[in-house]
Amino acid sequence: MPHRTPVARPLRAAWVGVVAGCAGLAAAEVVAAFVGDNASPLVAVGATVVDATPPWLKDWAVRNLGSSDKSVLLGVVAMVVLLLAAVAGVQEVRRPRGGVPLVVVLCAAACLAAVNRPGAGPWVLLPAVAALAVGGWTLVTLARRARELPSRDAARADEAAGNDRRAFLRHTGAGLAGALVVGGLGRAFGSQRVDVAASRAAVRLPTPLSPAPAAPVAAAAPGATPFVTPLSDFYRVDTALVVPRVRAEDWTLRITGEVARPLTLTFDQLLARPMVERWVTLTCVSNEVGGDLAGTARWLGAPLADLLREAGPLDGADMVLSRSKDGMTIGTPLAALLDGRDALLAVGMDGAPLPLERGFPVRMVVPGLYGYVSATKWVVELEVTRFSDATAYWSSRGWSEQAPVKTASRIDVPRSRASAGRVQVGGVAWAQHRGVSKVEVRVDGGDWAQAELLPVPSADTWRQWRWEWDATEGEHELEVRATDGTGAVQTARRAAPAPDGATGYDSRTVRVSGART
Ligand SMILES: Nc1nc2c(c(=O)[nH]1)N[C@H]1C(S)=C(S)[C@@H](COP(=O)(O)O)O[C@H]1N2
Ligand SMILES: [Mo]
Repeated sequence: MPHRTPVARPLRAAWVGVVAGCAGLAAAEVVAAFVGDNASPLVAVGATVVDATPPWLKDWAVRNLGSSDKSVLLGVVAMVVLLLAAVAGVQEVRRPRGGVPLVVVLCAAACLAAVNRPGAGPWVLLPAVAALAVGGWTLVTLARRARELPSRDAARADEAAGNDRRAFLRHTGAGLAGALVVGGLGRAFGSQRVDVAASRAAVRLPTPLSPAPAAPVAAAAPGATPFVTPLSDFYRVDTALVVPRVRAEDWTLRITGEVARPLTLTFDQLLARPMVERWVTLTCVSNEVGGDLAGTARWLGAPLADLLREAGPLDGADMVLSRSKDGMTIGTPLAALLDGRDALLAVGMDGAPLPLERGFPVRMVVPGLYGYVSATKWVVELEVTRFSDATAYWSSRGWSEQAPVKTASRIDVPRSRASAGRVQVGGVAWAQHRGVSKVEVRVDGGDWAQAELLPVPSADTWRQWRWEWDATEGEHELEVRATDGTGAVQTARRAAPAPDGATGYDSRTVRVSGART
């Protein structure tokens, strides 16, 4: 008769908890494949964390993690869940039903997170309920077996006992691997079920009535920023942990609120409207001085002003609160949308339908305003309202309601080293919708020298600049400043991005070595 210990080792108990946790999460993913991404406990809890993240931390994440911040967050949430599952395992193995309360608490937290996601119905509870049933059952069953397993000493003395222990490890290991596969399949199936890629591939973009001019091709200097930002280099900033999936054929835009004639538009109706194509530089308010959260693309879309006028904003309305499929709210001054600038409901970017992570099928693009007050991706509703009546997502987190893009300039080359003699200095400057009329460079705090400006299609894009520098040996500091189309010189005053955009001159220290002969 093998000797049996009443208390299993804590490591084995924790392992039981982790296996049960993975089983529960896998079950939740399978159910979420039918219910929707936002109902997945990991996504729902992650999104809740995103919403609760203070601006400084969000800023830090954008700066230091870039676009991998989302995977990092989901990974951290999964780790915390599994850690707590391990604790539940230890409690359950110690005492039958001892781990169940913690499992219930975890699933209740997932339920709470899911029902508080925008657009949630009662069915968003189902994935967490599935996690509770499958995870809880696995935990109780495995813990019972773990409790009955022979001790290590018994296993040393008796071959059958050793086999027992090894079989338990094998079975639970296989169970864990199975859970990972099933969970992964659930996720993959969820993205297959709503096939946005196919929807995007089927979109035929109309020819614009008013096409954009050809992009300037000249490079400011070797290695300097090109006028058109390649998609792979175009910054991406949004709070969506999983890219919202909206098929063009399912998309509608509702114009609601303080309007004389509320209206609803389908994607085909939108494409049938007169389309224009414009070069516009997007900029994120989180961009630091010298940062790269700015990019230029050729946007194809329907003028927003015409649409809004058809709906007929009522007197007193001064804001359009746009809503995205994933519940983002963005407040744009109504005046900016009606003042004649090329504010677009965009469907195309650089000649192709919007990429999924850029807001497919439809996003807003408004020249001259930071993205968080204008560039709503996956947009599904425009509510005409007032700043005094509605607060947008970032405004309720301390960012300004009004956020025109501030005049900025950036040095892109040389990077940190150069050889004495003629050195090409180059970069970009932007003051969208006002335009850039002058860029100046100075060396070691000396006199400002005027840089050459490259041609631009409109005032709504950044402007490439270049300047030839007679560099002498040693370490030098280059600084740049721009003047906008109204004649206002960029401010030297250093300000952080919060609450309405960074200011100050970009500077660069360059080590100049002796000229080679
Ligand atoms: N739905 C949605 N739209 C959004 C955001 C978001 O978080 N969700 N972020 C905005 C911000 S802060 C910026 S700077 C731009 C960035 O657009 P991009 O990712 O295409 O560069 O999108 C805007 N539109
Ligand atoms: Mo942004």
